[in-house]
Amino acid sequence: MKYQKSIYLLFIFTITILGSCDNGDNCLQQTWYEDADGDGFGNPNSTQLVCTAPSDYVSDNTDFDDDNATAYPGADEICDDNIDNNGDGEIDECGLIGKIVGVWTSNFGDPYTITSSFININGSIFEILVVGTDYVICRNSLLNSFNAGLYSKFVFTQLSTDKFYFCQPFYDSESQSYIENTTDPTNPNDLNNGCGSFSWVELTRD
Ligand SMILES: [Ca+2]
Ligand SMILES: [Ca+2]
Ligand SMILES: [Ca+2]
Ligand SMILES: [Ca+2]
Repeated sequence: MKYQKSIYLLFIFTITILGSCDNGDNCLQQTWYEDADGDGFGNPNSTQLVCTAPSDYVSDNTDFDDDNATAYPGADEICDDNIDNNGDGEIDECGLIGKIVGVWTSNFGDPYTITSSFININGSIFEILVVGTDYVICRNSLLNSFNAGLYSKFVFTQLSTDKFYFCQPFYDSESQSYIENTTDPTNPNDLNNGCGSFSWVELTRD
């Protein structure tokens, strides 16, 4: 008899719990935030006050740009997408790399493609190892026809949105440390003769 009573009480208890969830009257409402771009961060200006999260709504309310899944708090800044990915108020702030990434053509007519990891000059690849304030040190790809596996330095000046100049003072060095410990002969104040005795190369954005 005692056993039957326990079962009965458990039954009543279960019905009570289920009932409170089913009718919705007793559930805990909370504010949910729309996540239109699906990055897991919600729009603080688009809300619903209901018990459970509607589709495409989340509990987070910190998405400052709910139209872009690559923009959210803590995101890595992508250098060339014209979007403020990390929400610090600056677009594409990536130092030197942010300014040189893109597709360019030189004043000699050669095509250049620059990413955050390599410089491609007419099919020759220079893998970026070190990024300085106005230079990069690269290892020449093993697939290159010339100076494969050796080290190069590119120095940049007069960087603007659509144009900059560069000099490659080292292109066949045996080591990265040789470049780092050797005086750079470039003179950015003399674009005509200040790259060794040569002129700096002008790149214009395609
Ligand atoms: Ca979002
Ligand atoms: Ca977003
Ligand atoms: Ca930013
Ligand atoms: Ca960006």
